[in-house]
Amino acid sequence: MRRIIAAAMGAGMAMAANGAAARAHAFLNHASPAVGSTVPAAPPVLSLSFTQELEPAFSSLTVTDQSGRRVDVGNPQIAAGHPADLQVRLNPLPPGTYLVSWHVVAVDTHPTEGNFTFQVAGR
Ligand SMILES: [Cu+2]
Repeated sequence: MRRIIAAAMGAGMAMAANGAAARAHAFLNHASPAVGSTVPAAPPVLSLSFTQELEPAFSSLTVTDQSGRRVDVGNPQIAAGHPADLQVRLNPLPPGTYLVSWHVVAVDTHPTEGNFTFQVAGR
């Protein structure tokens, strides 16, 4: 029994030592268009910046309109020279509200996901 407790404490200490890595999960740092923002015109590219470098093969995002239709062109890419940034090109967006959904895997192998909306203003 004592040995089991010691092993559990060892695991706990290993996890505590891993705290720095756990904090380095890839959370969304900022986005363009910004989270919850209203932009006068849609940009040609949506860009997400995360708090940690991403595994490109397991990181993706979609942008959909209010009817749930995809408005990104697909195949999101890690930005050249910015391994924590994920970008996707957008089709021309009419005024409306758009949902960005992302799920990524950081280089520490931890998956995270989230979503937010932005608005393209009417003219
Ligand atoms: Cu992590």
